[in-house]
Parts: sequence; C-alpha cells; structure tokens
Amino acid sequence: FTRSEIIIGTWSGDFKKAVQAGGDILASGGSSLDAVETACRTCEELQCERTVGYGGSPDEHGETTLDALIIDGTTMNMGAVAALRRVKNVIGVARKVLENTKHSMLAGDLATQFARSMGFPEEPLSTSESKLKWKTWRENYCQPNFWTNVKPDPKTSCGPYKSMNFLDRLSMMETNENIGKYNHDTIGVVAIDGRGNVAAGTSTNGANHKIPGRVGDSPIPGAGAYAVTGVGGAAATGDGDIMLRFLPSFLIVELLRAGHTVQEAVQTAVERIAQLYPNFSGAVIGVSQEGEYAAMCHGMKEFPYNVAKRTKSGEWEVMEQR
Ligand code: SD4
Repeated sequence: FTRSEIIIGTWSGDFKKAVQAGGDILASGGSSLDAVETACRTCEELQCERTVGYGGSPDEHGETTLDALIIDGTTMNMGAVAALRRVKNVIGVARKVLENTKHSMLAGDLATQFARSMGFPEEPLSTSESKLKWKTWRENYCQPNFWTNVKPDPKTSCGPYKSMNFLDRLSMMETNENIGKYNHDTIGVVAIDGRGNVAAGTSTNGANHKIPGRVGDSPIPGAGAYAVTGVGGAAATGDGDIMLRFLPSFLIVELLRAGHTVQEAVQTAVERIAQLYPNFSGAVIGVSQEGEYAAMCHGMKEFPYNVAKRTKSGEWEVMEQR
C-alpha cells in the first residue's frame, strides 16, 4: 500500500482532542486499532458533548447506557458492545470482545458481567447533570414517549399529558420530524496506520430518552463504522434508528471497492437514506486506502469533522474540516 497514515473522526470541540490523541498513536508508530480505541476512549473520558461516555442521553428511566464498536479491517475481527450498563469505558470492553473472545457482540447486563471479568470497574453512569436532564424531560415533554406509538398507561408512564393529543403526536412521529433534535453526536473514527491497516470504531451513549434496551447504529458493523484493509473505511453519526437500516458505512466501503471516489461514496450513502427519509439528520465520513477522505451530511447546517495526518514536511497536524 502507499503510505497514507491518517485518522479521521466526527464532530468538533472535544472530538478534535480525541482525533489528536488517536493521531499521536499513529505518529509514534502505533496500530490503527490502538488509534481508534484511543480516540474513542478519549471522548468517553471527556464526555464529548455529553453524547459519548457516562452522564449523557438518559433513557426513559433516566439511565445512561453505552454502545461501541471496533473493527480490524485486516482480519475482519471485531468487537461490539450494545446497551452496556454501569461501565464507563465501553470501547475498551469492545476491544476485549475483539481480542479475548470468538464473539462479535455482547449486550446489556451480561456484557457488564463480561466487562467485570475483564477487570473494568462497575460504577453508575448517571451524573447530577444527566439526572436533571431526565427530570426536566419527564416534567415537560414526556407524553407518549417520542420513540413509540404504543400509548402508555398514564398510571405507570410519565404524565400528565399536555398540549398535544395522542394522534397529533403520532402523526408527528410518522413524519420523522424533530428526530434530529433528540439526537446529536457520536464519535466515529477511521484510521490507517503505517503498515496500511485500516480500522474503524464508534462510541456513543445513544439517543436521548430512548426506550430502555434501544440500540442504535453505532455498534452495528457496516452501520456505525466499517473497515476493509486494501479498500478503506467509513463511520456514521446521526439518527441511528434510521441510519442502521441502510448500512451506510458498509455501502461506502463497497462503493470504494467498486472503484468510486470517496466523495461519490459518501454522497451515495447519504442519498440512499434521504430518498426514503428526507427529514433524517445524520452524517458520514469515508477514507480510501490511499488516504483520500470526504464527508457528507443531511438535515444539519454543517458537519464538522477532524483529520490528523502527516504533512509533506513529516509533521503531524490535526485539521478541522466542514
Ligand atoms: C445513535 N448514532 O445511537 C447514534 C447517535 C448519534 O449523532 O450519532 N447522534 O443513534
């Protein structure tokens, strides 16, 4: 392969620090897998925009649960964890699934048991901030849950019902309007190391006020991220409930394999979703084996992302792009 060490990751602010941390791994000769894990872990520790790691996106019951994925594009080995409870370093647990098991994905409480057996501490993922967010939502907006068309029992679910009647609420959900307001951000990363190995991964706390047990696109291979050494990699962020139906990251890599440019690939992946869901909000990033990269978004004003790579003079730099 041509030498094209690069790491690319979604969103701005603390997300940039995550790409920088992953870039440092590549700069010191580390592997793309380590770079991806480090970038995701950095966001988990910084609680990037409160959308990665603990203390964000409380579910309907107020609990934060985490999803993550890491894929080795050389061996096609992977590790994913869905709806992880009470463990902060979800990408670390995904890496253990990749490295220490023959499985690809673990979920829920039983994933927590596995994490404990691997030495991860069990601790609450709620913070005073996430508790307040949940309480405010419950008091002000919680009337039939946004995420379901099953009418809740007013005795057991959050109420009282306010302004909007159930049918209006339902038709609003059907048009998918406002879903974007309930979702934002997730770290998705793709890295290529000096040996040409492509890896990709994601880490997120999912969607606000989700139904407990909900899993988004982020831990699903081909949806949240995908990587194939010799071809390239991709990652996605946005309305995961919709996006995962289209496997956008898989599609991008397959389009690259078929000879499309990375620009064409990201565009097609987003268009495929928008054809059926014109109001969806989301974005994808893609990188070819040669280190060419592109991003495409839909339903948002702009989509910042970060790229770290070697300049012509051999220095590493991180650039924010839009
Ligand atoms: C999810 N895709 O769980 C994640 C959230 C996200 O931008 O990326 N928001 O649906």
